[in-house]
Amino acid sequence: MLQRRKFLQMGSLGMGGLFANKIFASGNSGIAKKPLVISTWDAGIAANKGAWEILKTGGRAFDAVEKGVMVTEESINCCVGLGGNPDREGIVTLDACIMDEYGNAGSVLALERIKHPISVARRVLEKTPHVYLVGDGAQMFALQQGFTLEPQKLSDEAAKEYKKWLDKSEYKPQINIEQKQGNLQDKGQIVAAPNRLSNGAFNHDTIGMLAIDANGNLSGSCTTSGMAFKMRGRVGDSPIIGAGLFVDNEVGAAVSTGLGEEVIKVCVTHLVVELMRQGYSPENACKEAVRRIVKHNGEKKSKEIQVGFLALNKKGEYGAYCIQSGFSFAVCNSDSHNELIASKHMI
Ligand code: SD4
Repeated sequence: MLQRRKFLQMGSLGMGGLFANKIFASGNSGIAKKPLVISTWDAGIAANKGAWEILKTGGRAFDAVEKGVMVTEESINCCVGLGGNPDREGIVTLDACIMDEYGNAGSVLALERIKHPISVARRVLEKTPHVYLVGDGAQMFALQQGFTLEPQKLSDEAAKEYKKWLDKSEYKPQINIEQKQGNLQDKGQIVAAPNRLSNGAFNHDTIGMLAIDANGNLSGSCTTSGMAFKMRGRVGDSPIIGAGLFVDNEVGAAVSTGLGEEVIKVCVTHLVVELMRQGYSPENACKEAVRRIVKHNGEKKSKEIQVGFLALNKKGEYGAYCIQSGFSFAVCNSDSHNELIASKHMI
């Protein structure tokens, strides 16, 4: 608590930028003045900055959640977007979705060779009568909309990882490499950028973002390269409305990360929003959703999987919960206040 208080004081003195690589261990639910943006994992710090540029001038949350995650899709330091790990055939396929304050949704699944799937998802929402476009059809639509076809090429890091993976060709999602640092967080210690790999890249292939703007309107986005070395054609939770993302402007919004198959089976983000409608706080709504996944899998199996959820309600209160330690999220509500917070966890 002391650490957090110290940080907040320093943040108000305009030193928030100094803390971009630090994580704070105290509580993970809060309320802040609107506007506000929250997003998953360490890469959320940079993404929030992109979103904040829109929110701070009174812009729309919908624009903010697109611009914010575009920062991550573009970053070479991150596994989100075309720099991400490929499927088993060595091809990167991208999933993304976006929802606005009117309850409209757009989504692309298994999209190849397009740098900003989130912007294609936005075009699906705005320019088509549909919600989901898949594979070749999604790519054809993107090209018709003026997006450019990028080369079919893995990033250096992804090519290395894929080569390593081919040795055994086993599908074992690495969900919990932050465990050690997570234990430090539990003891209230500050650790630097726990989700970074030794080469400086981020471990995670997904970013989810929720925002509330100065008018009190909510929107959300989610974009991913999906689980590394997935079967060709596999789609996770991230682009699925009600699983990876759900926004109801009357109540709140939720976004998820982690093992998508488990998230899809309980329609997590729809569940979280409905729980908030019944009066649950954002954190407790996320906790209940985690509890259902743990109950479904049993405690033993749950130790081998990770899911993490973020929620934001109409009042600007936010919260998070995950199965095991290691999930972090970034919260930004001013130029100088963009902090990384360790989520509470069940196991
Ligand atoms: C998926 N939920 O494709 C994504 C993976 C993820 O950090 O969130 N990774 O299942």
